[in-house]
Amino acid sequence: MSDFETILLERKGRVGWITLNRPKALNALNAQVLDDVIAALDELERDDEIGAVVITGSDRAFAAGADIKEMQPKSYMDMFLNDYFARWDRLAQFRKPTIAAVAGYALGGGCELAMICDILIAADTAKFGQPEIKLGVIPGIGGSQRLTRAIGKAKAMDLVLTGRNMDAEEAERAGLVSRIVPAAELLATALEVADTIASMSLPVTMIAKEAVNRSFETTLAEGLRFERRVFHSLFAIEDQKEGMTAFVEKRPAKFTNR
Ligand code: CO8
Repeated sequence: MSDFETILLERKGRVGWITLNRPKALNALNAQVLDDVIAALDELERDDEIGAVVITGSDRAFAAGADIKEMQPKSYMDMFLNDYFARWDRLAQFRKPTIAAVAGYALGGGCELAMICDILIAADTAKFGQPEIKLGVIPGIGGSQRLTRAIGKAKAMDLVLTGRNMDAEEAERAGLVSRIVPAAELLATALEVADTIASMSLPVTMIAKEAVNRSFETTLAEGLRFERRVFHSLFAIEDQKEGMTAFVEKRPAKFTNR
């Protein structure tokens, strides 16, 4: 386990495991959390043994947002010149698959952090919201954009303009959440999903993630062309040979990430 001030970083086999750990502030995201998460991601990206990453919080809160006490005294120039929180983009650029395992509050920046992850697994206790409007601001780490793409304009407007929370059931119905599990099973389920992903070929899961994410950035025609070209390119890697040969020989595939 590495030594960080505001997170715990573990390796569970092939899964990198980041636990946000500022319990007294309900895991509010301050500059130190950002530094720590980025350092952990850099470490996990370099580690060839790691095939997927889980980000989680506590039973009570995944993260209750950006740290309001840190932001409260800042001026426009502080925010602008430091491009406050722009470095959270590092998570979106992380190339291996990521899973957010959310129990309790995922509000504001916490909801945004969960939405940057590729798969969002919620405990039945999870509460999602973008309450920034009540603070006299708007979402700032992608909430107005990613939430709208995930759940559509009607619900995104409802949440962003009223600041109300939605529970796990509503979030799943709306398409924000991949699956809901009883709170006691959240971490085991997240590990199982991450482990399944990590058992696949790493270059292929990375490319699959990139292909799905491309759908948010481009037209359907360009996205389909991108998909077809990268599909073709997979025939240059050993894991495609192994995966298809294993099927034909009726045995489990043994991927080597080559
Ligand atoms: N920031 C700082 N401290 C927080 C935060 C937060 N976001 N959330 C909770 N805390 C602290 C509380 O101040 C309290 O500390 P203390 O004990 O020292 O008073 C402690 O955590 C426990 O919180 P509560 O006593 O309030 O616990 P409750 O169970 O009564 O309530 C809630 C839980 C409902 C989650 C409540 O704490 C709350 O409403 N929190 C704020 C939620 C919020 O508004 N989040 C959005 C923040 S703004 C944001 O995320 C913008 C992101 C974009 C920034 C990027 C800019 C470019």
